Amino acid sequence: MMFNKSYLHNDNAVSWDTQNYIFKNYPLPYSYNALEPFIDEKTMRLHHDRHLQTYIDNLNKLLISYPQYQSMTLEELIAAAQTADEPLKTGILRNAGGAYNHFFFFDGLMPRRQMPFGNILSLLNRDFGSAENFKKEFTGAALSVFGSGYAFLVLDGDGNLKIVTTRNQMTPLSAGYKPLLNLDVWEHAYYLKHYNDRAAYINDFFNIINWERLNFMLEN
Ligand code: MN3
Repeated sequence: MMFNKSYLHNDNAVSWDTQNYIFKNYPLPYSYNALEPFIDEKTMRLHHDRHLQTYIDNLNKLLISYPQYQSMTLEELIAAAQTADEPLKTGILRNAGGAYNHFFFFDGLMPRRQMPFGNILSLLNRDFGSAENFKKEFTGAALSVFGSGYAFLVLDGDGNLKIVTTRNQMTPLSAGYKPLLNLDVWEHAYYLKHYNDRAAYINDFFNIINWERLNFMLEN
């Protein structure tokens, strides 16, 4: 089952979630400075053009030697890694995971301030008591990641919202969760603007979440 039907690209277009080897980097769905003042232009340029690009380059290098994996999407690679041998397994989890997590993160942001609404708001109220309380719990989870990783809002197999964290470039896909939102808490995501103040970065993140996309993903 493919979780992430692309929200940003029309159905005929190949996009980050449907592409396979040779993987390429897709442009951000907004300009590099569009998220200012919450995320600065320089951070976005480095994050997209260098950090994400490196995962894509390393994934392509890895897959040269594994033609049987070259037709797989990022999600399919991450699923296939479970039964792959080393060093392929670790290589996929790091690099397909890194590409997936970054594309997913950038798609989840938008330059216009929006409050949770519609289906996602109802589910936040049901499962966390309120959107405000969700923010509190998500912030706590994102702060609890020691070192590098992510906080995710996911849908579990019973249709309940859950907050999970992952280390490094692991995803919640292998646990059977459908990701709805993620936050990159590696220092490269915020150090230029916030130095070591991860809490300030998380607070800024809540101003640029694309809630429309979460509603789209609940229906697809
Ligand atoms: Mn990152």
